[in-house]
Amino acid sequence: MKRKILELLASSHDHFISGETISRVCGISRAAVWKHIDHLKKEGYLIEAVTKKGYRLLGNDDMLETVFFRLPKDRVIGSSHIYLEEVGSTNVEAKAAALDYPDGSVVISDSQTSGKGRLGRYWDSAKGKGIWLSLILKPRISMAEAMILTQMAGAGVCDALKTAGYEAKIKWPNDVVVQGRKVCGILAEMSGEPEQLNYVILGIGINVNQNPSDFPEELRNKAISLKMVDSEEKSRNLILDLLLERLEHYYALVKNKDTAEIIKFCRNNSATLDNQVKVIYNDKIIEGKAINLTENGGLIIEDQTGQTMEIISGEVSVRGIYGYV
Ligand code: BT5
Repeated sequence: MKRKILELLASSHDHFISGETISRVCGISRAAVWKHIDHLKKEGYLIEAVTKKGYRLLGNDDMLETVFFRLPKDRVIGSSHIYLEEVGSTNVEAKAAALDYPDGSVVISDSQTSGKGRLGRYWDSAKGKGIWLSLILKPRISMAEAMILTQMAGAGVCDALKTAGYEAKIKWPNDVVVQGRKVCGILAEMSGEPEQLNYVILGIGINVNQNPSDFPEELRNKAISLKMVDSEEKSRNLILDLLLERLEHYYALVKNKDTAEIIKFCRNNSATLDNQVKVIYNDKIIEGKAINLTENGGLIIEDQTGQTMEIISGEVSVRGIYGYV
C-alpha cells in the first residue's frame, strides 16, 4: 500500500493530491493514508503536506524508485521494476525474477554487497553513490546475435552521459570511460538455446557520486565517478532517467533487427577504434590496431603483418587507457 501511495504521488509530478483522493483510490481510511505517508517520510522521501491541498512529492533527486513511477506508460524498459535498498547483486536478483517478469523489467538497488564483474571479478558498488541495475530482456534473437546487447547498453550509457554533458566514450566491449577512466561496466548473462534466447540479464553499473576515497585502493587510477569530473554532486535520478530513455530507443532497434544506428554510434564514440590494442585471445596476446566494429558488434583488429581478425569477446587493453603505455 505504501508503494501504491508513493506511485500516486510520483505520477502526479509536482501537483498536490488530496488525502481524500488517495484514500479513495487506495480504498483505505484517511488515517491510514496519513500513517503510510509518515512511513514514507521516515524512509527519507520528502513529502510536503498542506492543509486543504493534500500531499506532494518534492525533488527527491536521490530516491531512484520515483523515476520508474514517472515513466511514460508505453515504455518497455522499466515497464516493471524491482527496487531493493540493498542486494548481493542485481544480476543475481534479476535472474531469479526473469521468468516471472516481462521483457524490459529493471532490478535496481542503492547498494550491492557482492556486485559482479565478468569472469568472477567484482564490481565495487558504494551505497547510494551510483546506479546499479539489471535489465531483464527477452528479445527474439539468437545467442550469436546477443553480442549486440552489450553494445546497445554501451551506446545507451554513453549517449545518456553525453546528454548530461560528459565526454564519454565506449571502450570495447563493455566499459564506458570518461577521461580515460572507467565510469561504467556492463555485464551480460544469457540463458537459452543457440537459436533462441530465453532471456538476457544486462547489468549496468555507473559511478555517479563517489569521491576518490570511496573506491578501493587498486581502482583509484582506473575508476572515475561523474562527481570526480567536475566536483559536483550529481542527481542520480536525472542520470537514470536519461539512461532509461536512451535504452528504450536502442532496445527498440535491437528488437526490429535494425542495429546499424547502434553500431554507428559505437563507432563514432569509441575509445578503442584507431588505437593500438593488446588482446588476450585463446591464451595468446595479440597486438595490433583496432580498425572497425562489425555489424554484430565484434571488433576487427589488424596485426603488424596487415592480417585482420574479428574478436567477439575478450580482454582488450587500449593504449592510453588504464595505464597501458
Ligand atoms: C564489468 O566487468 O565491468 C561489469 C560490471 C557490471 C556491474 C553491474 S552493476 C549492476 C549489475 N549487477 C552486478 O552484480 N553487476 C552488474 P569487468 O569488465 O570484468 O570489470 C571488472 C573490473 O572493473 C574489476 O576487476 C575492477 O578492476 C574494476 N572495477 C570494479 N568496480 C569498479 C567500479 N565501481 N568502477 C570502475 N571500475 C571498477
